[in-house]
Amino acid sequence: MAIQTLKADTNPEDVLACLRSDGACVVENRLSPDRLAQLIEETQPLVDQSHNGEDPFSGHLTRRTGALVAASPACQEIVQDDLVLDVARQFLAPYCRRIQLMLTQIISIFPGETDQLLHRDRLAWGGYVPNEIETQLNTMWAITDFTLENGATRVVPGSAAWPAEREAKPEEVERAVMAKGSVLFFTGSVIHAGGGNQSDGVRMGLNIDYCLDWLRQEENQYLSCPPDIARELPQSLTDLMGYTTGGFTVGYYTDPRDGQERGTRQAEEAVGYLPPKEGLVQ
Ligand SMILES: O=C(O)CCC(=O)C(=O)O
Ligand SMILES: [Fe+2]
Repeated sequence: MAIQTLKADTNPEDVLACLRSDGACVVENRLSPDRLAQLIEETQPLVDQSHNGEDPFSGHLTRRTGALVAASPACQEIVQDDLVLDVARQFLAPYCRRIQLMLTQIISIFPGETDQLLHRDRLAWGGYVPNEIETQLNTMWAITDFTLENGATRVVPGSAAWPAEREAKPEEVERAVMAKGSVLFFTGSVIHAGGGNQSDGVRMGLNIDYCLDWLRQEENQYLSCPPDIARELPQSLTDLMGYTTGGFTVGYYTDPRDGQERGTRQAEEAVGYLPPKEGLVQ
């Protein structure tokens, strides 16, 4: 069962239908060449400083680069792509009040890398979240073309509903072959993995995931994008990063300088309070 491919102007309902039946789909050419070039320029210094993985899962020939909201205005825009946010909110609505940014990560797979182990991303929480609850909605934006040779993401359509012990047969594993600027949507429950790279170029993808507001984020957004950077960003984005309360009382804080509790006592429209510039602890 091949991964379904939709046009850039598709509507959220079609993406959601694919996610519910297959657990994944590709939306073609969603990112303009200009925005892609901007993303590469803004993130290259961080990518160049990143290290290869130190275990087989991370990949000894794979480099992961985070903190991308802080590093890149292009990434800030991509994180807030309206189709993605619409899909993520609708997909996760039965399980949470809001969604939050789970991680931003450029995954660079270098020539010679082997297939990553097939897995479900929801295992980030150690398997404690019952399977009836979808934990997250994931995207992988192709920075380079994704090909069979260079490590296009491997996906097992339909596997979200499989019992835990069922393993994918080789013929059940499909590939997210897509042109740069396209985006793979996939759920936290579908089996997938990075592909091995037999080409002579690097495969680069921008992985941006969203999760339920009451779960711990995989990438700690408060350290990856600390308040002195976050306060310059629009509130819609900082809310998404978790600078707000999550499920009811989760995430309130007390300002250590004035003893004021913020979050729980705020009116709903004020939830998402970010300290004003002069109010920050230096
Ligand atoms: O790089 C990819 O295509 C997928 C990587 C992945 O699934 C992961 O690291 O969890
Ligand atoms: Fe994964």
